[in-house]
Amino acid sequence: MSPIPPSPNGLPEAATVVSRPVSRCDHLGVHPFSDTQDGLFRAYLSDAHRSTCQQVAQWMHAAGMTSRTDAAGNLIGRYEGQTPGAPALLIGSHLDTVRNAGRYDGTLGVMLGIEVVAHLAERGERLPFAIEVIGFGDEEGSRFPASMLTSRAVAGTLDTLPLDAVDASGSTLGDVLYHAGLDPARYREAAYTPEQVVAYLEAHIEQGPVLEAADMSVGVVTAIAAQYRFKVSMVGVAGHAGTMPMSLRKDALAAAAQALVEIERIGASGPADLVATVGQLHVGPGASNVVPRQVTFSLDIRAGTADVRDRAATKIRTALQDITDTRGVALRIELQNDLAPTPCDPELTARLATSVARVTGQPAHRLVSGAGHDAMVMAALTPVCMLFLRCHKGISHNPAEAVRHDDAHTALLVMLDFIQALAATPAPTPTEFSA
Ligand code: HGY
Ligand code: MN
Ligand code: MN
Repeated sequence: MSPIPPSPNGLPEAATVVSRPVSRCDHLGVHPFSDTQDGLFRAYLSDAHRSTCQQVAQWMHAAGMTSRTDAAGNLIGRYEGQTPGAPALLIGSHLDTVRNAGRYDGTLGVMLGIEVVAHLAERGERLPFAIEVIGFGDEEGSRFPASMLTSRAVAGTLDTLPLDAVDASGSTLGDVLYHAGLDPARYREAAYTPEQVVAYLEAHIEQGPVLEAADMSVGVVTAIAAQYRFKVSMVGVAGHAGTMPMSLRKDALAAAAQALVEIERIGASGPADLVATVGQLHVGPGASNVVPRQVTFSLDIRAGTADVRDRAATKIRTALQDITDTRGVALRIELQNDLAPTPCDPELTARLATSVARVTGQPAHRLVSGAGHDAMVMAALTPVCMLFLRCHKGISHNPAEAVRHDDAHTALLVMLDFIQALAATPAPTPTEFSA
C-alpha cells in the first residue's frame, strides 16, 4: 500500500494503537479517491467514487469477503456464515462525501465493517449469520439533490428515481447511471427482503461535541433526528443597478437576505435540538450592475421530533410568504426530502450499550443524532443500531474533521463484542427483534 498521507490534523494519538480503518480513510482522503486535486469531494458515481470502490473491494477480498456492486451502485462485501446463504448482519455507511469534506464521515464506518470481518476471518470464525458490509454510494445528496438515494434503494423505499435531477456539470442522474453501466429500470433490484437480513449496524463519527465533552471514546445512538430538505426559489424583476429607484425594486436577493435572517431567528428560537440551515444559494443573473432577478437556496430543518420540526417549517414558510408578498417577489418552496425521526431498535441498542460497557468498563453514553445517517432509511427494512465515535471538537463536513486511532480501536472491539454476543444467542429473526 503506498505511503499513507498523514492525517490532516496530527492529533495527539495514543501511540500504542494504529487503527487500520483510520489509516485507510486517510489513504482514501486524497486524489484519485477525491474528485478534487486538493481536499476531499467524492461524488456518487464519479471517477473518484469508482476508484474508491475498486480499492475498497480489494480490502474486502483481503478480509475474506466476496464483493459485488448492486443495481444502485453500492459496493457490498459478503462474509458467509456457518451455512451458505444465511441471512446477514448488515454493517454499513456511506462512501460519498460532501464538498471540502473530512476523511471519516461515512468512510470510517465502512472501513470498521471490513476490519471486523478481517478479525473474524483471521480466526477462521464463522457465525450463525453472514456479514455484509455496504458502502452506500449516495447518502449526502452532494451530487444530486436527493440524499440517501442508495440506502433507500436497498431498503426498498425508493418510490421515484429522480432521473432528471441535474448535477453541477449539467449531467442528469439518468446520464450518470448510463455511463456507470447501471440500468434505471433495474435500480430497485438493490432492495433486500426482511428475511435476508438479521439487523443493521452503523459505526459513525458523532459529528458533534457531546462525546468529547463527556470524555467518552464511543457512544450509543438512541434516535436520529427528523429532517426536511427544501429548495426555495424567489423571483423578482431584474433592473439596471444605476437607474432603478430603490422604491420600485423587486430585488430577489434582498428578499432572500431578509428571509435568511428570519430563518436563523426561527431556528434559534426553538428547543436546543431544532436547527435550520441555508447551505447553498445561487443568484441570477449574477452581474454586479443588475438588480438580482432570481435566487434559489437550500433549506435544511431538523429536530428530535417531527412535531418540533414541522412547527418550525410552518413558521418559516409563513415568514417567507410575508417577506415576498411585501416585496412583490414570487416564492416557490419545493420539498426535496422528508426523513422522519428514527428511533434505534431498543433491543439492539441495549446489546450495543452492554458491549460498550464490557469493552470500556464504563456505562455507555446514549445520545440522539442530529446528523442524518443511512441507518434512518435502513430502519424501514430491519432493526438498526448505531455506534458513535468521538471526533475532534465535534468538527465535521470540514477537512479538519479528525478521529483518534485509539477510539477507532475501541469501536472495533465494541463491534466485535456486539457481534459475538449476537451470535452467542440464537440470531433472532427480524420479527422477534421488532416485537
Ligand atoms: O446531512 C447530514 O446529516 C448527513 O451528513 N448527510
Ligand atoms: Mn455527512
Ligand atoms: Mn455521514
